[in-house]
Parts: sequence; C-alpha cells; structure tokens
Amino acid sequence: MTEWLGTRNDDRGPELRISGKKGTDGMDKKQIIEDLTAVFRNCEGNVISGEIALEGCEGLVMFEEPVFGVSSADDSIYRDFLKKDVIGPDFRLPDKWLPGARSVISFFLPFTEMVRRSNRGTPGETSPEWLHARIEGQAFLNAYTEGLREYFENRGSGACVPATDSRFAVRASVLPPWNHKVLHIASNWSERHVAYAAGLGTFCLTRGLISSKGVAGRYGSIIVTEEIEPDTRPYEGVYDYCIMCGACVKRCPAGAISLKHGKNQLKCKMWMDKTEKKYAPRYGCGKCQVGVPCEDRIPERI
Ligand code: B12
Ligand code: SF4
Ligand code: SF4
Repeated sequence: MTEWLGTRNDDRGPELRISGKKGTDGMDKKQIIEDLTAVFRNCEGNVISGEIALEGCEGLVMFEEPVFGVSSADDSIYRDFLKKDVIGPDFRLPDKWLPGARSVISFFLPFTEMVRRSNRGTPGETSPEWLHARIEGQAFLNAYTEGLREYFENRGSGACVPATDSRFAVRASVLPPWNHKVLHIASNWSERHVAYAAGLGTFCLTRGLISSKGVAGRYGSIIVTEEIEPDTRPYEGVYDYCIMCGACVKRCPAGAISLKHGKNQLKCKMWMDKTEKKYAPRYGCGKCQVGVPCEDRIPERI
C-alpha cells in the first residue's frame, strides 16, 4: 500500500512515505515490545551449564531483561555515521543491509548483578563470570536475535541481523600521527551508534554507551521492513549521560583511559589480546564498566 503522508507544511508539498503493510501505532508497538521480551524469556543459553562452567559459575544467569529502542531506517542520523570522524564510509545504511528497510530495533542486555559484582574486585584479573558473559553471552545474544528474526518473519516482515550476517566486517587502521599509534576502528554496523540513534543511550569517556540500565552489558539490533513508531532521543549531545568523574580511568589496568584524551583503542586492544593468551578460549576485561557510577544506571550529576 502506498500513501501520501502530508506532514510537511511548506511549499515542497507532502513528502512521500511508503507505509508498510503492517505499520504500527503506539498500541501495536507496545505489543511488539512485549513479544520481543517474551522471546528473550524463552530463549535458551542465558544460564551457564555445569558442562562448560568455569569455577563457581554453574547456574550463572548472565543477562537481565532487555531494554529496547526503535529508530526509523531513514533517520538522517544514519547518514551522519558515514562521516569519517563519526564511523566512516564503511558504515552500511540500513537499506543496504535489507532493501525496503523501515525500522531498526536496538536492544541493551544488562549484565546481572552477579556478573557485574564478580568483576569489580581482583585488579588486573577478569572474573570467570565476566569471561562467560563476554563469550557465551554473545552466543546467547546471537541466538536471541535469531529468535527475533523468526518473530518478524512470521509477521510477514523482512528482517536482517547485521551482526551475524556474512557481510559484517570491522576495519582497523593506524592513523597519523604515526608516532602516537592512534588506532581507528570502524565496523560496517556499530551497535552503539545504532542504539544511540534509537534513543537507548549516549556515549561516555570509555566510548561505551550508557543506557538507562548503565554501561555494563551488551547491545544488539535487527533491521526490519515493518514500520514501527520510532522513539525520540531524550538527549542532544553524544556524551550527555557521562559525568566525566574519571572513576573509569582508575579502574583500567592498561592505562588506556584519560580525562584529557578519552580512550586509547590501541592500549585497550593490546590488553584484550593479553587476556586472550591468559584465559583462552575466552577473553575480556570490562574493568571500566563496573565499580563506576555508570555501571547500572545513568549517573547523577552532583
Ligand atoms: C571493534 C570493537 C572493539 C575494539 C574497539 C572499540 C571501539 N570503541 O571501537 C576493542 C577491542 C578495543 C573493544 C573493546 C571492548 N569492547 Co568492543 N566492540 C567492538 C565492535 C566489534 C565494533 C566497534 C565499532 O564499530 N567502533 C566504531 C568506532 C567508530 O566507534 P568509536 O570510535 O567508539 O565512535 C566514536 C565516534 O563515533 C564519536 N563521535 C564523533 N562524532 C559523533 C557524532 C555522533 C552523532 C555520534 C553518535 C558519535 C560521534 O563518538 C564515539 C565514541 O567516542 C563492537 C560491536 C559492534 N558491531 O558494534 C563491540 C562493542 C563496542 N564492544 C563492547 C564491549 C562490551 C567491549 C569490552 C568491554 C570488552 C569486554 N566485554 O570485555 C571492551 C571495552 C570497550 C569500552 N571501553 O567501551 C560492546 C559495548 C557495550 C557498551 N556498553 O557500550 C559492543 C557494542 C559489543 C556488543 N555487542 O555489545 N571493542
Ligand atoms: S566512570 Fe564516570 S567518566 Fe567514566 S564513563 Fe562512567 S560516568 Fe563517565
Ligand atoms: S576494557 Fe579494560 S583495557 Fe579496555 S578500556 Fe576498559 S578497563 Fe581498560
């Protein structure tokens, strides 16, 4: 069905928007979000089984229930992501992943208190719970997005999950000044930027994205051809939720974060590689995401 939606009150006339077969109003959207939460509850893999558990981790529940945000696939912010100081030209617009894309649903899966608490102590050591949440947590997240894809396809909507798509890629390059070894990383689908677009949260000093449930957790997303009412972004600035308190600076074992320069990707990446040698087949750090005021909430400005 094609409709003219005349919302533009100027001499260009109404803009053309093709509304989907199953465009949603507020009520439909509420139902969809409830359904997506139910898919989370029914998805297997959020609990660490005895067969694979590291010491003391049997029965560990990794994630709390997701928080969601929706953006329109043609939101002009996506074109801003193509600028080289934001992500760069490698970023693929939603309709390059899925022709006819209308909406992008983003979600944050907050880590449980048990995962977060476990990684607050032991300086320089990553807790076994955090290692599970990094590796088995991402496997669970992938299974969950597969469940979301089935849900939308059953509703007659097209759906694409960039994170598990064979076209997904991350490019790393060392930028000038060469003597400072500045590592620039750009993926063709950045979960944090997409979540930012969907109103889920803002960036912070460590470059993590702080959601209403804090920074400790993981992000995912799905692009669909169904039109779902987008959320408004309750912020204006890219770093609005960060109070620049510097607590994460002291937490970082690699000295990768500074109040003056933000996060040095290369130092963080090198530390991450070290953890891979130590904890193979797992890896992870995340010390800057726990024991800080933004761990599980938007920090309050004092
Ligand atoms: C490559 C990668 C890494 C690299 C580089 C990180 C990076 N920031 O790029 C390394 C190895 C260092 C890394 C480390 C970690 N990672 Co990582 N990583 C990724 C990956 C695969 C791609 C990141 C990417 O595309 N970066 C693109 C560049 C451009 O991002 P950026 O430089 O930070 O962007 C800045 C600019 O855009 C700037 N900006 C300038 N102008 C403007 C204008 C606008 C409008 C906007 C929006 C922004 C903007 O603001 C941004 C922040 O400074 C994502 C998964 C994914 N597909 O998204 C996970 C991801 C970012 N990682 C994640 C995590 C959890 C980690 C670790 C904690 C590992 C662990 N679990 O132990 C650490 C620590 C990260 C931290 N301190 O936040 C999470 C983030 C969760 C969160 N709360 O934010 C992600 C999203 C994975 C996931 N599925 O949840 N990671
Ligand atoms: S600890 Fe403080 S400075 Fe660091 S990211 Fe969180 S709010 Fe920002
Ligand atoms: S993940 Fe670890 S090494 Fe990287 S910035 Fe955070 S605390 Fe530092």
